[in-house]
Amino acid sequence: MGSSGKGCSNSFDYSFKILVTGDSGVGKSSLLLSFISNSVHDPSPTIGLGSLWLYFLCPVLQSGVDFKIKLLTVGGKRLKLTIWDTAGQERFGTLTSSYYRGAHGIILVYDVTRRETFTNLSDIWAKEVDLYSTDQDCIRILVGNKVDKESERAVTREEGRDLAQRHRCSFLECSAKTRENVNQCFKELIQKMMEVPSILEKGSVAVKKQILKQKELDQPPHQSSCCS
Ligand SMILES: Nc1nc2c(ncn2[C@@H]2O[C@H](COP(=O)(O)OP(=O)(O)OP(=O)(O)O)[C@@H](O)[C@H]2O)c(=O)[nH]1
Ligand SMILES: [Mg+2]
Repeated sequence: MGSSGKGCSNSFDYSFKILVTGDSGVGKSSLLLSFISNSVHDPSPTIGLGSLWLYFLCPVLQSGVDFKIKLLTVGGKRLKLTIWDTAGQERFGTLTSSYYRGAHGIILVYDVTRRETFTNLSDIWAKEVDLYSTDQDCIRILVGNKVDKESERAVTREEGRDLAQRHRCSFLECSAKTRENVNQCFKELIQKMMEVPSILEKGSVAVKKQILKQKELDQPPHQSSCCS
């Protein structure tokens, strides 16, 4: 999985939307930053202030959602990943469905040292994903973070694996602090996404361009004025 840098480019084959969700403080932003920048960070709690001026204009950001873009090449295909990071402490009410809409992949994160973050995943987050995720084929991965704090572990690896099996999704444990398995989480998700033909079709830039072109062709010629 090769990264093609931080710059923005229109030349990619697939564009995928990925969500990172789970309780506050489990390490969602740390995981994302670690993946995006290949280094360790200590982020502030996510409050959707990705960009101040955008914050005032955009209700999605005010709702506690931030996003990052990563361009990379997988199996010779150029991917643009738009990764949405939520604030676990806030519920974002009516915007919840728009946040989930069109997601191709979802990373459900808990903290292996805080049991309640694990139970909340099955009690709240997984149900929310079931309710709002519009794509039946959307790929999910369950991630237990903070394995560097092994002595404080409160959820066993087997419990994580069992929950993932119940929800028929992949499972990994990682540490955003040491970066252990961080790339692997995203790699696993992306590989699974790219195995599903319907996800590939929905994410395909060529298909999107074709649909746009077809819509333009189907539209009647534009008339400049209705009155003469
Ligand atoms: N030891 C350890 N600490 C971590 C790890 N990942 C994150 N943290 C710390 O946990 C705290 C919370 O991390 P965040 O990434 O802000 O958590 P979040 O899930 O984005 O939290 P919200 O934005 O409030 O929903 C920070 O102090 C991080 O440095 C990890 O793998 N190991
Ligand atoms: Mg955060």
